[in-house]
Amino acid sequence: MTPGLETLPGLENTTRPTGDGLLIAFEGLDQSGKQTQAALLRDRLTAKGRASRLLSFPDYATVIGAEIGRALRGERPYGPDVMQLLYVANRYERKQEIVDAKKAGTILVCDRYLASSVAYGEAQGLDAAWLLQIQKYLPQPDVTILLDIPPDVSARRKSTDRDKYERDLALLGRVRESYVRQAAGGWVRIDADRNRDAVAAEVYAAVADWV
Ligand code: ATM
Repeated sequence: MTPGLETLPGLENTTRPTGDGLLIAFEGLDQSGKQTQAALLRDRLTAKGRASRLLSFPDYATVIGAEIGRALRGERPYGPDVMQLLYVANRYERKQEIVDAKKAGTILVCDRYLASSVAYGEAQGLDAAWLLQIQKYLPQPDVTILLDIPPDVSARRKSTDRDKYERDLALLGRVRESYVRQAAGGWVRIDADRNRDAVAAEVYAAVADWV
């Protein structure tokens, strides 16, 4: 085991940095409740007196994030590989800040992180190993929580204003498959086709020993 790391009970293949902050990533399809659950968890941690912060990717406020926004609005012709390279670069733009916040003991609660590139990229024919390789110098999440919903639930929860990914149910099915495959490697997987409070209780129970 890496010195300074201890194995987390109940979560295989995961380790907790002692005396350090934490990076908790929420993953899932659009409308799975990531943003809501990330905010609820952050509020609960704050109420407990823990320093915690929300992060969200893509971060549309950076130079690369603005370019991602243009591409998602159909103003750029990028293929899936360029798109994922942009999403990955967008996370590297915030890398030092994440490293510093973790070192300072902050719990970072993140709405999408590196596994989104694997899931959406793999669903579009990209190589999952490559997508992980190019992200290996990013801080790795300590806990990843999959808020699992089927594509039809995602579609039902948002019937208007859907972007081109959100309209493609077959693609969303492949995204979910990738998430489920990745989750088998030691993530927390939660049935998110339930009410907000039930999901929040399960999220908190899953991380309670860490925070
Ligand atoms: P948000 O809706 O969470 O802002 O993300 C925009 C899209 O970017 C989303 N598509 N849909 N639905 C998922 C996609 N995405 C990736 O493909 N890779 C990534 O690394 C991230 C962070 C998002």
